Amino acid sequence: MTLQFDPLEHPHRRRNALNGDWVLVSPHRTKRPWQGQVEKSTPEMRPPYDPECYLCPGNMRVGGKRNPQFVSTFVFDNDFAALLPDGPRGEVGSSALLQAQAETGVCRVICFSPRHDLTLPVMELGDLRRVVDVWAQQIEEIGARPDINYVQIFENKGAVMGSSNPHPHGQIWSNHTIPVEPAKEDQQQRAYFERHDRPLLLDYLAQELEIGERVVVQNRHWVVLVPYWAVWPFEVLLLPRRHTLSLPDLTSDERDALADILKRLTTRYDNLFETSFPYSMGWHGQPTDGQRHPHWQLHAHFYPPLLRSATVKKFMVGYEMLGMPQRDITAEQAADRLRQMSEVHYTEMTEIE
Ligand code: H2U
Ligand code: ZN
Repeated sequence: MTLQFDPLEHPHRRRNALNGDWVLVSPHRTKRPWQGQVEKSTPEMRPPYDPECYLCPGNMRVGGKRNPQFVSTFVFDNDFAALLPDGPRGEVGSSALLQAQAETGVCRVICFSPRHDLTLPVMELGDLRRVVDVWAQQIEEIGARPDINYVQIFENKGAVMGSSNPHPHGQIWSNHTIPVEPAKEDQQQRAYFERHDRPLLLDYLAQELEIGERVVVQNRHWVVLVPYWAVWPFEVLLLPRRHTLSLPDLTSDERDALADILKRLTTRYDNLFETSFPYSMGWHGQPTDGQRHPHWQLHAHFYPPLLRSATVKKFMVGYEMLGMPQRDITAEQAADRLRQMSEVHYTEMTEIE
C-alpha cells in the first residue's frame, strides 16, 4: 500500500522561496502543541526613567558622551561600532582558500522613545509613526553615502536575543558590501523577476491572501503572515501590499498603516505568553547603491525564539547546525495561534470578575 503524502502528518521539507534555503518540518511530533498550562510570568515593572540606563535622556553613555533631553526618538553613532566609516579598501587573496576584503560602514543606535518603560506594543500610534519616519530617514541619509551600499535596520528585543538594555531601541548597521542574507534574497528575487516579470514577494503575497491560512493580521496597506518556510516557531513576514522597493518610498498613509500593524502584531506577540515577547526583527529592502532594483519588495522579518512559554525557547543546535533548520509546530498552527490573540495588550486588559 502506498501512502499519500500529507504535509499535516508527514515529515517534509519546505523551500524558502525568498532565500533558497530549505527547512525540515516534523508535524507529527506535536499534533496538539497547545495542551497544558502556559506558564505566566509576572510583568516586569520598569520606571519611566532609569538613572542607570545609557539610553535614557540626559544620561551618560559608556563612551563618555551624554544623551540630550530628547522627547521622541534619538539616533546616535554606536560607541562600539562593528564597522568603521573611514577605513582602507583592499583585498588579500594569497590563495583561493584564504581570502579577505576590507569592510567599512556606519553603525547607529535608535532610541524609539525617551520612556525607559515602553515597548513598541504599548507605545502610542503617533510615536510609532515617528519610529517609522526615523527608519526611512536613516536609510535615505546613510544610503546616500557613496561608500554605503546596504543599510540594515534591526531591533534585538529581550535579553534572550542578546539585547543589552530594555530601553526601547533598535540598531542600524550599514556596509559597503551587501550582507549575506539580503544578498541571497537579492539573487532569488532577481531570478524570479527575470523569469516572470513580476516581483517574487508580490506573487507570494497574492497566493497567501488567497489561501488565507497563514495570514495573521492585515490592514489597508500591510499584511503579516507566517511564511510557508518559517524556521522560528512564531516567525512572521510583514509585507506591503504595493510594490515598494525601500522604506523611504512609503507614503504618509502607508507609514501610518505601518505604525498600526506594528502595534497590532507586537501586541499579539506579547499576549501569546503574557510576556514581553523577545525577537530579532529587521527590514530588508533594495540595496542603496544608487540604482533601482525593481525585483525587490520591501519587507520585515520577525524571528522570535519562544516556543511554548515565556521560558521555553528554540535553540538552533545539533541537526540544525549541521544539517538544516527544523520545526515541529507548523507554520499554519503558529498562524492560527497568533490569529486567536487579542489586540488589547495583556497589561492593559481589565479583569472581568
Ligand atoms: P543591543 O541592545 O542590541 O545590544 O544594542 C545596544 C547597542 O548600543 C550596542 O551595539 C551600543 C552597543 O554597542 N552602545 C553604545 O553605543 N553606547 C553605550 O553607551 C552602550 C551601548
Ligand atoms: Zn532608559
